[in-house]
Amino acid sequence: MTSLSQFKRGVFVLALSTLAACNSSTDNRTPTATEAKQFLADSQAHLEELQLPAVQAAWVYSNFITDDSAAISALLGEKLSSAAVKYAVDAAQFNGVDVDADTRRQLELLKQSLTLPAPADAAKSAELAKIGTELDGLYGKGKYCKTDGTCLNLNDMTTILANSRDPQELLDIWTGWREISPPMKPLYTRQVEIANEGSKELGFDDLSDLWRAKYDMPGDEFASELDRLWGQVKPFYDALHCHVRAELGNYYGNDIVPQDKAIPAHLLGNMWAQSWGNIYDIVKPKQEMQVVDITKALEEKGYDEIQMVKTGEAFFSSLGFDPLPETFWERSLITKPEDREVVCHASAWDIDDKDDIRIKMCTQRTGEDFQTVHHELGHNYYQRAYKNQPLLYRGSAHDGFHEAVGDTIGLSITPKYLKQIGLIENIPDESNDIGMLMQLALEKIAFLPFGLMIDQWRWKVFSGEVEPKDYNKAWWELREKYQGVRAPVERSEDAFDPGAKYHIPGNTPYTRYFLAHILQFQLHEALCKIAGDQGPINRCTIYGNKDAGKALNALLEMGMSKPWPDALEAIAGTRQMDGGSIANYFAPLKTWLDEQNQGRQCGW
Ligand code: X8Z
Ligand code: ZN
Repeated sequence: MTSLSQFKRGVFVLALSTLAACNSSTDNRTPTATEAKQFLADSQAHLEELQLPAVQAAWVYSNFITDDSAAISALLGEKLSSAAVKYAVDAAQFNGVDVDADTRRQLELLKQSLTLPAPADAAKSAELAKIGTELDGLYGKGKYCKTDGTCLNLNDMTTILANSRDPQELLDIWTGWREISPPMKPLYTRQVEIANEGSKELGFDDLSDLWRAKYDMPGDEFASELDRLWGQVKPFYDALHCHVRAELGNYYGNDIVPQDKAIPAHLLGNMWAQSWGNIYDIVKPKQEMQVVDITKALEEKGYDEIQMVKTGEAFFSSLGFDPLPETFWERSLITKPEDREVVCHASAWDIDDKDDIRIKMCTQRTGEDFQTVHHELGHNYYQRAYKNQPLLYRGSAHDGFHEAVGDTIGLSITPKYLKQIGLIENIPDESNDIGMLMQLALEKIAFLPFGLMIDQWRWKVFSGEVEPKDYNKAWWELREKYQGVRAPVERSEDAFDPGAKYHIPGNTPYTRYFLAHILQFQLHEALCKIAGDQGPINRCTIYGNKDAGKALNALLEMGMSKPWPDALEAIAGTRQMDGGSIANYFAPLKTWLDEQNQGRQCGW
């Protein structure tokens, strides 16, 4: 959150200044390479100036949702975005100029830096800014109030979906949460309309064209790249799906889980059926398997939320990273406050591009949130590592890398490591590996099609292929197509189920998480190799290994200064993202799943 490329508020553009800046600096002659450099220096200095107050206001808003903090955040976000749009337009004047590779890269990055560009029309850009904060607020304040008057927040409902095995209760919570989103639909529809206009003014076909432009390759090529990666991992997902559906059928009955249809979305242990680790007990192998229950271990050892974060910090320290600054501990939000509305969805912030890094999380004492803590810290260590790059390079190689770093560390949270830090006493031997792999596959493999489908939906919405009247229908078609998951009940006419997932009202691109789920296994494999680990990859931890830490830091420090294939090559020796590492990691589980699935009817 909060590097320029991730800043997402609305935009306010003075049309005249845009045009004037474009014309006056060139005087109708071709500008020079020196002028291009000066333009980059000036624009980055100005954007840096505007960024600090905008980020501070966004932080205050997310930590104290009120009408006033919303207005201030929208105003300052708009100032930053409008300047960014102006510079993005102005950058085009250097299109034909012969400049060095670095200057060219920065000019290109400037053109693509926004996630939600407003058009030049001042009224529309102000409207866009307001819509952005309103949508954030609707999600952040979202609650489900039952008929008996009790109200549940998302944390409460997350716990119920993880632990309840009563299909009626699960259904109630599942549908209840989705009551927050119908009011979002007109706002969202308008947001798409305005941002599409803004994208066109920047020279893109629509907002999806802009989003796909950020991967150092033509947008269409990137879309094919996603198909290729999905094709690599899909057989695995299909095998997992088949097994999980069969076991859910055994547990709830085949009337609730028909064996030839997509799985009802309320039974998978997660509000969005995006990761399924919480139903391990239902789908686990029949033979007794010892697997580590981190939730239980945290409870037994009396870890509180702060200690969970300190443990994450200690992992990074063991790799050679400097400790987090004092201000991290003073300023982060680590537990849910009772006295005010906050945006609970976990995020990591870089306030000043210097040392003021923070997380914001309504942490629960679970294994799931223990992983999320590492995920968020990964963002913070990345941000700190690239802080000395020029503003336009302060970001990750591509956005999937930002999401992958903390998760890569998470893959090193093995039983061996947990024993080393005293969180557990015994390391389960290798006869338990199928259980461990199953537990992880329910998190990571189950996530893949979800990570992919969200933006498949959004790209269709942005391009106009899906119209507002079909938003919800198209959403469920894609849920079914990719995930083999379906709505447990008929959805009403006014339902807007995409809005019940944070990243839709939050306008955060989602393909990054799909890429991160591929990349984290590649990075884990590469770092384990650097660490000289000879054992099975699922038992490797890089904890305490300074060589691995050094290699990781080298990647982080690069920021966005090179095309992502260069960054990947530097650490993993390959220029391609590759689902092969996932296949390696889970190979024994695949064999096991294929045996279980013999004679079962798979697919939907
Ligand atoms: O949103 C997140 C992080 C913050 S960047 C907590 N994640 C996605 C989600 O929750 O949907 C991490 C995994 C996927
Ligand atoms: Zn993240």
